[in-house]
Amino acid sequence: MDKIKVGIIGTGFIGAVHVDALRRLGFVDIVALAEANQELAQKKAADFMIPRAYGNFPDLIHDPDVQVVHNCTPNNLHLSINTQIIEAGKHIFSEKPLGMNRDESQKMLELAKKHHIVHGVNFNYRMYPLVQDMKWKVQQGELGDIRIVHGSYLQDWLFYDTDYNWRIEPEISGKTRAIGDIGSHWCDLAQTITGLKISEVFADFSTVIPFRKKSQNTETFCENQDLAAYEEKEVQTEDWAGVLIHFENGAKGLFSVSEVCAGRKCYFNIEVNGSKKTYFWNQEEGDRMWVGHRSGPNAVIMRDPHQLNAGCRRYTFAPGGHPEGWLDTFKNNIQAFYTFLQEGKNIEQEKPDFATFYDGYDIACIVDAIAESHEKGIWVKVIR
Ligand code: NAI
Ligand code: SOE
Repeated sequence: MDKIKVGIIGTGFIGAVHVDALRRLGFVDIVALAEANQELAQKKAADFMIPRAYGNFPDLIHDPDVQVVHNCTPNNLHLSINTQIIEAGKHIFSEKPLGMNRDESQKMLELAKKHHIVHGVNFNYRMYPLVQDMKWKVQQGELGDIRIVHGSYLQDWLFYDTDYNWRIEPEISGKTRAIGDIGSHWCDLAQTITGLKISEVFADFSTVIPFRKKSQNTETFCENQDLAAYEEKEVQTEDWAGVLIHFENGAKGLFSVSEVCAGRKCYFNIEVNGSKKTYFWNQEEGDRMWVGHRSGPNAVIMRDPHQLNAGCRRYTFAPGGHPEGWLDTFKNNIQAFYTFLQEGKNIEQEKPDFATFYDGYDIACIVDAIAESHEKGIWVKVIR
C-alpha cells in the first residue's frame, strides 16, 4: 500500500513537533512544507530533509501529490488557509484554536461537511493514555454521577514584560489570549473526560502586565531579558482568567488560566469529583493519576499498558515506568487521525477519539461565551 502524502504549512514551534510525530507513524510521508517566504521554506526543508519547499502556501495545497495538509500557522491564518485546503478537496489537520472566533469556526465546519473530507483539530492533551482511560472509566460508571469539575492551566512564559509573541496581539491571536490559547485545551479536556457539555459560564479576566516590550525576537517560548532595542506596546488581552462553569447535567465547576505564574510551565490539571470517587490528573506528571476515596485508601495509578482498558491501549507503547508524555500525545492524535483516514471512515457516521472541526467549533462557542461574560460581568449561556 502507498504511503499517505502530507504537506505542512508553518514549521515554527509546533510545526516541528508535527514533523516528528508524523515520522513516527511509518505509513505517511511528508513530501512538502510551506513557509512565510521562499528563503525560510528552503532553510526549513533542508533542516527537516523535506523534499519540496514552497514560499507560498497555495502552491503546497495545489501540489497534486499532497493528500493531507497540516496547518501549523498562527491563528489569524487558520480561516483562509483551512478554507483553501478544504476547497481543494484535501483532508485537513489544523492546529487549535480552529478559528479566531465562533463565526470563523462555524464557516470552516460547514465547509468541511460539504466537501466530505476528514478533518482534525489538534487538541492533543486528550490523547494522554490516562486521559483516555479516565474517559472510559467515567463512561463505565466507575466515578458515579459527575458533581464538580475543576482545575487550571498555568504557565510562566509571558511572566516578564520583555516576553512577547504574536499571541499578545488580538489581530493575530483573537479577542482572548490565555482563554483562547490554553483555556480552549482545558475545556476540551473537561468535556472529553466527562462526556458533558459546558452550558453556561461566568468569567473575570486580568491583564497583569499592561505594557510589554516588543523586540526582534518574538518566538514562542523565547527568552528575552536584556533588550537593547524594543517597541513599547499596550496589551489588550488577558494574562489571567478565572471562569465559573455549569455543565448540562447540573454539575458545576471552575478553572483558571495564566501565562504569568512564575514556576508554572505547563501546569495543566483537572479534578473530577463524582458520587463514588475522585480523579485528579496533572499534565506535568501525565503518566500518573490520583484516585480519591471517602472510605478506604486513596491510590495513584501509574500508566501501564497492561492495566489500561483495552480501548486505550493503542495510545500507549512503553511499559509501565518508562515515561510517556507530551510529544507522545501528538503522535497518538495524529495516529488516530491517519488510521481513521486509512480505514476510510466517515466523521458523519462515527465519532473519532481525535478532535474534529465539530469539537473546534464547540470550543470556539465556549471561548466566545467566556469573553462575553467578562465584558458584560454576567453569566452567559454557550450558544452552539
Ligand atoms: P510559531 O510562531 O512558532 O510558528 C508559526 C509558523 O508559521 C512560523 O514558522 C511562521 O514562519 C509560519 N508562517 C507564518 N505565516 C505563514 C504563511 N503565510 N505561510 C506559511 N507559513 C507561515 O507559532 P506556534 O507556536 O507554532 O503556533 C502555531 C499554531 O499552533 C497556533 O495556532 C497555536 O495555537 C498552535 N499551537 C498548538 C499547540 C498544541 O499544543 N496543540 C502548541 C503550540 C502551538
Ligand atoms: C503557548 O501558550 C502554548 O504553546 C499553546 O499555544 C499550546 O496550545 C499549549 O499546548 C502549550 O502552550
